[in-house]
Amino acid sequence: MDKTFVMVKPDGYARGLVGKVVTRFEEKGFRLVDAKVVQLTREHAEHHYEHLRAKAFFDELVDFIVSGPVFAMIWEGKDAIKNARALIGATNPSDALAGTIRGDFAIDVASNIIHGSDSIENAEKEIKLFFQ
Ligand code: D4T
Repeated sequence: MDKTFVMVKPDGYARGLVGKVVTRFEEKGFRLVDAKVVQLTREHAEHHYEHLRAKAFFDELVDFIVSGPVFAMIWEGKDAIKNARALIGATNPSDALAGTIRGDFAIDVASNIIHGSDSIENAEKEIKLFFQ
């Protein structure tokens, strides 16, 4: 069983979508290991998105992710990274299929509701960053 890190971003939290996201993960068959509401500091956000520092949207992304509380979760399940990203949908909600979380609840890539780790290494790093 793998573990993955998933986070409802400030837009999803403000819109009251935490319950719907948790339900979708539970219905898929994941087991919730840990969860909490967190207000990220700028330092934490820059660390989390370090791999995107060179992108033109980096400052906007950091401003957005510290703009309000997020809901951080650890989910456990078979092929957790792959299954969670399938449930979440494509990064750009315009490309995300109906039935995925971004496909059903988001319309703009800059506020796409939810984050899910993209590799086992990043899941371990993000779980450490948020839960230790
Ligand atoms: P996260 O990390 O939020 O799960 O997103 P992805 O893994 O699906 O995609 P990513 O790392 O490439 O992007 C991180 C984050 O940046 C925002 N973003 C992305 C943005 O604001 N403008 C853009 O043009 C892109 C590509 C959305 C997700």
